[in-house]
Amino acid sequence: MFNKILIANRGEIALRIQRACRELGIPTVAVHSTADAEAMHVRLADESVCIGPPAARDSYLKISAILSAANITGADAIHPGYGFLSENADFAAMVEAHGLAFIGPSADHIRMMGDKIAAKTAMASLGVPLVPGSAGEVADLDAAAAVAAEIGYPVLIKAAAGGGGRGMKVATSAEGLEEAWRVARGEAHAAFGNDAVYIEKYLDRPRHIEMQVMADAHGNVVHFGERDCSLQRRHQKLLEEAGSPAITAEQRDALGATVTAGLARLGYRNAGTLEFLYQDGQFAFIEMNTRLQVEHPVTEMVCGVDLVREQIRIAAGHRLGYTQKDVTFSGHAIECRITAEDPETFTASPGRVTAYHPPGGLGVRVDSALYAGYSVPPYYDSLIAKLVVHAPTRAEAIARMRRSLAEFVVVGVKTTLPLHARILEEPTFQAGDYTIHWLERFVAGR
Ligand code: MV4
Repeated sequence: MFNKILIANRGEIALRIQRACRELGIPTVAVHSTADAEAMHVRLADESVCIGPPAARDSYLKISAILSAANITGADAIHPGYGFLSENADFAAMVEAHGLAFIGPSADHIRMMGDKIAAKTAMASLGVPLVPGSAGEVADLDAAAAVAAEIGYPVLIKAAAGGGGRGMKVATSAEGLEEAWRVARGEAHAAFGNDAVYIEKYLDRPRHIEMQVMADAHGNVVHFGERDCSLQRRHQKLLEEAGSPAITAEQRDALGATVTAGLARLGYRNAGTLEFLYQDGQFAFIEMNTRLQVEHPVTEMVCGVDLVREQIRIAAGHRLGYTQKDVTFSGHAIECRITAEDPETFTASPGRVTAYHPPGGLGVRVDSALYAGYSVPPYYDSLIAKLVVHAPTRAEAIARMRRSLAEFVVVGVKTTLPLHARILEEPTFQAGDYTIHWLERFVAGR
């Protein structure tokens, strides 16, 4: 097992990783920017190293500073958390080249899944269902027109280097294809320096359902079921649930069996999430994330597993020690992402938190690095707390979330707590009857 783990992140996820380290008896090193000198992740770590000024590119994204911090503290492994360097294949390779363990997948798998065309090609060969579309990159407008005619309009042109919603254009008809083609390629080139694009049939009212997997270095792969992440606005998720209100245990088992068999053949290691669109009873793979995800706690609650502990053990070469039949699902979990934003306009609301009282009680978990007196800095994303509830049924989880939101006190910055309360009282949400478009329409119609 590792002697010391450096956590290359900040905020609630840095605390989350520290908690797993402490339970495993492993000392931690925090890194921080000058803006985070007073942050909770620094206070609670065994050691800390200041790695640069506030701007993330000069601190949390600065590979040389992070490797130096690992070197001077004697850390033998690095956990990247989510965001920042977590899906940077070059970083993963450099960590290993310095003789340290990267707590995540291999650099080659990170690189493969970062190329959305390579990811789809790999998944297709493993029998994972895809959205109908081009077989790989589409070279020119004529080829695009041929693919679109084959699969039928509307189609979506996506950047190979994209993901998370960047570099996508819909063409609703053959007349609109040339315009969408030029804009998509131009954006892909400008945003990623890579103008490779591919084409898919555009699904007009899908749910976003993702499957959590974990693989050890000995060929054992399990899945921990799905999360429904359809409640999003501008590609920012606001609320996630496990399981999805839209699918059955049989559907979960069938999809899980396909993806675990596929990832075993791929030799994948550590945590991963396969993103699917789900519409008309069909799953279609779109992307794979090679990191721990923000919303991992809902999976932990229904499976009773510590996913970060599993990541650390696997990176140290340990076996999973259990098989799929040992993974059981109990009850329902919901996460609300509470951000320091104006709940009407979504403009960031950094500043000093003068009072903080998180909710508690049975089945309530708050992952947060907030404390009374803390100043939320303006430099990073505005997530200040993940409020997670677990209950025997979805209806009870909703009731528990509503009472927890009502208990939650954050004074000094604006938060999205009132918006979450409004979502939870909506009959459409309560019925579980929503797609990826529901929240944006709800917000517009308030
Ligand atoms: C799609 C789609 C409809 N049809 N692909 C957006 C983010 C990226 N991960 C994939 N995305 C989408 N791909 C086809 N063929 C609709 C979206 C999409 C979306 C997907 C998941 C969660 C939120 C979304 C919001 C808008 C569009």
